Amino acid sequence: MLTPEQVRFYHREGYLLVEDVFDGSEVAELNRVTDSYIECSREIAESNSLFDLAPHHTAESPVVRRIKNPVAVDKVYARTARKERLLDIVECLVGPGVRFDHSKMNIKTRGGQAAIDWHQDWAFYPHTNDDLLAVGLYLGDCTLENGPLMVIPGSHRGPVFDHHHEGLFVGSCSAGELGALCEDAVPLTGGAGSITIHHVRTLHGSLENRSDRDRRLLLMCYMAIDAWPLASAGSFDLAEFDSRILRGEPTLQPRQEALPVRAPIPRIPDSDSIFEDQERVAGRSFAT
Ligand SMILES: O=C(O)CCC(=O)C(=O)O
Repeated sequence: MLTPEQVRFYHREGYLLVEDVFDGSEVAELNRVTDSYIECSREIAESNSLFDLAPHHTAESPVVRRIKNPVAVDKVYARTARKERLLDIVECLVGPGVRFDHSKMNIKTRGGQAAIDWHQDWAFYPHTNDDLLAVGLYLGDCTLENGPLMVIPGSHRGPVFDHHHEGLFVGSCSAGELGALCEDAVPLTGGAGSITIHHVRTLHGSLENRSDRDRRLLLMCYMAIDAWPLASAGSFDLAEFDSRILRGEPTLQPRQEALPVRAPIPRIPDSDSIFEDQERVAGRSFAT
């Protein structure tokens, strides 16, 4: 559970770091599973529905940037996302009732690459209200050198920035548009087993890994049960949507709040990678 001060901090700043939520044996199990997926990636040469591979990935030297939706494919990740202590924390922040949304394992392999430019998750998936958040679990000690998640405090209460470039949704906003905001960025460093939490509208990103250790971050996204997606309302699978309720009862009455939104379309044809989308405008936010 969180203290009232932590809950107030989250609502004011749009993020939170909580140390020691998972213990050493839980983290070790998650690392073992992740190792086994990386082993499997040796057998493929191109990104697919499970793996987002870096351009220099080879069978001899695999470089997985992301395992896509790991909670949907593996019971160890799935158990992690359903831990009662995690749901207690999420429920303190989104209100009673929790729906799981999606997950990803972001891996920054040692020695560089895989920076993620500034963006707001809200730009990717606007909902009827913004009681959505992402929990990130560090599977190793995360220091300034290995590319911690960085957040801009209070940005969840500001505008939704333009994530388009030349008419297409590229999933990052330009440093020019963010201006002096970037100077306030806070790196969320923490030990293995710590979690980061960021509000769906919080501006965030992360630098390249300049260390000799991989950085693994398991991101699990949750929302209030009465938050309904705006962008996919046309092709809605209610049974699937409700199968992801972890606490509370289904509702057919989305809670609609007056919030700034932008539609995350048109998408880049045939693209399914934030890394590739952002590379189109490489160095946009983290240009040196
Ligand atoms: O892995 C990170 O450091 C940032 C992750 C992120 O923001 C994302 O995948 O949308």
